[in-house]
Formats: sequence, structure tokens, C-alpha cells
Amino acid sequence: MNANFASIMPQTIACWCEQDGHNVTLVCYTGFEDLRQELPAPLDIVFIGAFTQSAQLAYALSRVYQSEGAVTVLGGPHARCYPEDAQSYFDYVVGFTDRAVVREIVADCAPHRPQGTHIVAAQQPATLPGVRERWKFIEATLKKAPYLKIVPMIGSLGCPYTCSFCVDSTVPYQQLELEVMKEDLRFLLTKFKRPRVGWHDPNFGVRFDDTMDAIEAAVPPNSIDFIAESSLSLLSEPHIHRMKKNGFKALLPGIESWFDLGAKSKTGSNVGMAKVKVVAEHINMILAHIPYVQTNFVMGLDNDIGPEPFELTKTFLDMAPGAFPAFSLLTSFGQAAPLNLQYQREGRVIPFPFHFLNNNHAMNVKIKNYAWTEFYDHVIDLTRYACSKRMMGRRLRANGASIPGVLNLVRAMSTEGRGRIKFYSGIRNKLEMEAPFRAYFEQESTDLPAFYSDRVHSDLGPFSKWLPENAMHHDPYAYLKSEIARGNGNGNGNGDGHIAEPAAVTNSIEV
Ligand code: B12
Ligand code: SF4
Repeated sequence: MNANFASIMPQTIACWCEQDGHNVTLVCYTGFEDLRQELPAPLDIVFIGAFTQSAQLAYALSRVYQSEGAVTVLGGPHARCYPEDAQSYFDYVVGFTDRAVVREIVADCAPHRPQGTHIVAAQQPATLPGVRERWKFIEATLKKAPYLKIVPMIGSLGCPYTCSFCVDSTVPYQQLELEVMKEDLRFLLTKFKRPRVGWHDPNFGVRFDDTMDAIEAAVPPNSIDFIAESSLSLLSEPHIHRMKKNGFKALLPGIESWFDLGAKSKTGSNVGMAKVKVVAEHINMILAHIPYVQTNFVMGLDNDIGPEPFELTKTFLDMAPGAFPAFSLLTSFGQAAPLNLQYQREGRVIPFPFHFLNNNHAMNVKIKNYAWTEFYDHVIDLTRYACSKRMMGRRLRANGASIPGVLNLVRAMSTEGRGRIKFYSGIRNKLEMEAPFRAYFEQESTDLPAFYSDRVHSDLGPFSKWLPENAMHHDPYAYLKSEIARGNGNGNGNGDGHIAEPAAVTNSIEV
């Protein structure tokens, strides 16, 4: 992912602190930098933004800087999903973050150990600094992306849809200031001949006309390349025409499942093959106008049974060969989504180390309708199909000899495609051959297989020795316990105090 996909919030925190008169250094750490060179010493306070897959690295870095006298703060997806765990390793852990929260922390700037302070703003911030304000930090970050430079922008927060698996399903939709957006787009044209903008909106274009009116008022048609994640329900043909006119070059709609989540893809009650046909037609319509489309799927959902979901995805790939399929294994990221409470109540969450929670390296929900080896066989078979020479050839013919065509080839042949087949095959073989490995997946044992702990240590490299004791493990039921502790009864948020957990959960968690 590296510098092209750096988050907006660390740049925001940097702007806010600098505007308040502090000396700030921002580093987008891609794993290659020498942090001793990049950061001044001594440091008073270190803010770290991390996804869950980087949590263990973040914990180790916190220990490094705390040992040198700094106060540490964790924010970002991991802090939002696993605050209780992170509090053991940071002085402050923040959820929603606005300017007041940052000021409060910087004013206090005191160690809070062994248990960090958890601070959450009442809601998402009303405004965020635009590109012009963040430019100094964006420019330094993009220097690390020599070939393809993508400027991160955001036009909205939250989402009006309520997909129960999504972190934004309970966050009210909020359009950010359109005047800031317009100014930013004009500003970018002074910096690049043809800028490339990646929208970080959870669901781009909810207020479609307002957003497109703003783009059209700010810059000439098709003068900037845009990339956006959007739900299919927003990508109607008239909308696609308008997006094409304005330079949208890549769209990443979520399909997720053939048997669930119809509202998001506007396929109504269509499921199975009926949904495949409707969605393939829709994707082909988009591909007729937008050169790059990535379709996102989740594998291992509770509604999936037998080979059918996987076979339907293959049929879809045949029907819409131009789209690049991105497959995720069902992952329950702590407090991210209401649905996670259900998995926790059912006692089905497996505590794989955070390092593997990136939608691919581990599926941390005990699968409902498959044996693990059977499931991995399907996953491997489908990934092979998607990356086969035949499929790559069809994709290339559909994309033409273009940047999207080449990009798709590279993705299929890289760690994302063939690399994953190798990784999944290794897991599948261990599941068959190694009883303790299988027992961990089956929740019959809580002894973490050495395969996982060894890999965490080897990936952390020199930071491995700073990984705090116990940081390899976390409580996968922390969310449910915190809901119960807050008086939310069985953790379903209705506060009725009615404990309805099935037997499995009483065996596996202590409340
Ligand atoms: C845009 C986006 C992306 C973009 C940009 C990524 C980036 N670097 O930000 C792209 C497409 C590149 C991407 C990639 C991935 N993503 Co993504 N992505 C999102 C998305 C849709 C929006 C996030 C966003 O920017 N929101 C706007 C900001 C302003 O709001 P916010 O995130 O709520 O942040 C608030 C607080 O958390 C806090 N905050 C945030 N960061 C920081 C940092 C500091 C220092 C502080 C103090 C505070 C703070 O302040 C904000 C305001 O209140 C979310 C889903 C969602 N709907 O939120 C998933 C999400 C963040 N992604 C997710 C995942 C899993 C991934 C991938 C691993 C997927 C994959 N397999 O490739 C990769 C990993 C990328 C990486 N860098 O390692 C998960 C993360 C779960 C987790 N706990 O780790 C999410 C939550 C989706 C999900 N599955 O539920 N993603
Ligand atoms: S449409 Fe997308 S962003 Fe909105 S709630 Fe559903 S998954 Fe989340």
C-alpha cells in the first residue's frame, strides 16, 4: 500500500498541531525508513496511526519511544476497533478525533501507565483540513511514490446505509465542506499537470449531484484522474456518464456476496445466479465508460453453503472479465461493526494475532458451513481461476493494452494473486497435516501455532525485541465484555440485561 495510500488523519493531526504552534515531524513509515534519521530526538509526544495489521509494530514503536521519555498516542482503525487492548501499550488511545481531542491530549501530555486513557470525540469532526493545508505533508509522503502519485482527499464521513458488517453503518452521513473541496481541486491543478486523486470517502457520491456540481464548478471536465470506492446502488448509468466526463478512472464497488447484502448493490431480492447476472451486466456497463473496476468480495459469510458461492463467482468472472476481483476472508475487527457482537456472542472469534488481520492472512471467525480444509480448497480454487492464464488473457483483452490492463496483470501475478495461492495452500496443508494447527482453527486449543508467532517476529525484524510481553495475544471478546460492563445486557445494545448467549460462548469467554 505504502505512500500512495497513506491516511488523511495523520496529516490532519500534523496540521492541527503545527497550527497550534508545535514543532511537528510527520513520517509515513513504509517499513524501509530509518526512523532514527527521520525523527528528531528527543520527542515529547508521538502520535501513531495504525491499521490492525500494523498493531504489533505500533505497540513495539510505542515501547521504543516511551523508553526514550516520550508520551504516545494511538489513533486510526486499530484504536477504533481494539481500544481496550491498545490501552495497555499507549498513554492515550483515541476513537473519533477532532481538534479539541488533540488539544486536550497535547495539553495534558502525561504518561498514563500501565493503562492508557481512552478518549473519543462525541462524533466525527465537522471539518478536516483540505489539500492546500495538508500539502507540505502530502508532498513529503508522495516523494516516496516515484511512479504513481495519488493525492488523498475526502468529501464525506459516515454512510446512510446500514450494512451490519461495516464500521460506518452506525456513523451518520456527513458531507464535508464543498468549498474546501473546490479550492483543493483548483490548487492541485497548480501542482500537477494531471493530478490523480484517491477519494477516501467510505461511500463516494452519496450526495452525488452536490459533489459532482462542486467538481464541475472547480475544474475543467476530465482534468483530474479520480479513484473512488462506491456502492453499486450509487453507480447508475447516468451517474457513470457524469463520472466519466469528469475524469473518474477507477471505481471499487463492493459486491461482497451472492446471497446477502442486496441493498448495497441495488439487486433487491435477487440472490444466487439472478444476482450474478444483474451485477455482471452492471459492471460491464461501468467498464464501458470507466477503464478500471475492482470488484470486492467477502468469502466465508454465514449465508454461504457448499461450492455454489464460489462457482457463482467464477461465472461472474466469465461474464465480466474486465473487472479485477479482490477477495477478502471474513474478518471481525473487534468493535468495528454491530455484526461482530453476534460473532462474539456465538463464541466464534479466533484470536489470531493482529498482524494477520488484513482480510487475507487469517479468517478470525469460525466458519459456519464448511470444514476448514474444504473452505480453503474453494478459496484456492477460486483464486487460481481468477489468476489463471486464461482469465488473465480474457481480462487483458477486455482492458486492452492500457495501464489498467497491465496493472491487472501485475496484480494477478504478484503477491496479491499468485502469492496468495501459495500462502493459502500452505495453510491448507498445515490444517490437514498438523493436528495442533487444526485444533487452533477449530477452537479446541488456544495454543497459538508457532507458525504465526514466528512470522510476527520475523516481520517485525529489529523491532521484534520491543514487542511487549503478551502483545502477541488479545482478548477476542473484549467488545462483548465492554458492552455488558456498560450495562448493555447481552451486548446487543438494548440494555435489557437479558443474557442470551448460547452454550459455546459461556465455554469460551469469561464475563
Ligand atoms: C479509505 C479506506 C481505505 C483506503 C485508504 C487507506 C488509508 N490509509 O486510510 C485504501 C483503499 C487504500 C484502504 C486499504 C485498506 N483497508 Co481500508 N478503509 C478505508 C475506509 C473506507 C475509510 C477510512 C477513512 O479514511 N475514513 C475517514 C477518516 C477521517 O475517518 P476514520 O477512519 O473513521 O478515522 C477517525 C478516527 O479513527 C481517527 N483517526 C484515524 N486515523 C488516525 C490517526 C491518528 C494518529 C489519530 C490520532 C486519529 C486517527 O480520526 C478520524 C476522525 O474521527 C475504511 C472503512 C470506513 N468506512 O471507515 C476502511 C478500513 C479502514 N480499511 C480496512 C482494511 C482492512 C484495509 C486493508 C487491510 C484492506 C486490504 N486487505 O487491502 C487495506 C490496508 C491499507 C493500509 N494502509 O495498510 C478496515 C480496517 C480494519 C482495521 N481495524 O484494521 C476498514 C475499517 C474497513 C473494514 N473492513 O471494516 N482502505
Ligand atoms: S454502503 Fe459501504 S460504507 Fe455504507 S454502510 Fe454499507 S459497506 Fe459501509
